[in-house]
Amino acid sequence: MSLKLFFAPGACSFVPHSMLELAGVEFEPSMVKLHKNEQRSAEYLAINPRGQVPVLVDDGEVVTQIVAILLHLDAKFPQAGILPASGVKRTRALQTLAWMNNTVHPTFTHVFMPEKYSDDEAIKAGVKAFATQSYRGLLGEIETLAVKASPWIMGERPGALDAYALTLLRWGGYAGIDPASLPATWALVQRFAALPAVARAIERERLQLNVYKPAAA
Ligand SMILES: N[C@@H](CCC(=O)N[C@@H](CS)C(=O)NCC(=O)O)C(=O)O
Repeated sequence: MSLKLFFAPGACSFVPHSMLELAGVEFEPSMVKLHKNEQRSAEYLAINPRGQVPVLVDDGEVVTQIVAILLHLDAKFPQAGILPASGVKRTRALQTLAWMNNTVHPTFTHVFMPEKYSDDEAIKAGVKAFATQSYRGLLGEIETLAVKASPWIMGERPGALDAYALTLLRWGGYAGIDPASLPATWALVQRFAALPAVARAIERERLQLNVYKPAAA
């Protein structure tokens, strides 16, 4: 069995990256430097023509899209607790995972990469400002999940939703959102980051958890 994960430091690939560590399985991490546009190199596009991370290669099978990668890993390593095993808990976790991936995540893309949505400078600035407000509201919904976490978002075991919450809250710092303004999420994220398996992924990505910089007075 061979598993390879293409990831970029601080990107959404942290979610499957930390889940592979949580599962305690052997895998080959392969770093893609997005700031150097390595995702658009001919070599990388041959693996993922969409030029994005994450990509999981399992015995030669290329799997893209976070939701598909997580379901693939969950089926392969059911003991890891990436998602709840069954029942309504699993349904609810998938519901939240889909929302994080199809709503919260692309809202941040509008903040961080407005050039994907317009090549007009004024429109880009408008997209960024509007999406920043929307993102604040969406992190507020994650705060509600974190308030109810007992002790993790999915219940007794840490898993995929905690990893996504960490990534999304961290990105909030780049959008000018102080993690301390979302205290339950910030506490959850710090507890999650302190798990030895998660800490290994954080160390490999050299992640700083809090990237928020207060605006100069
Ligand atoms: N829907 C995709 C989104 C993946 C995605 O947005 N990846 C970003 C990093 S967070 C990326 O590779 N961006 C590089 C680019 O678009 O050039 C998934 O779920 O995997």
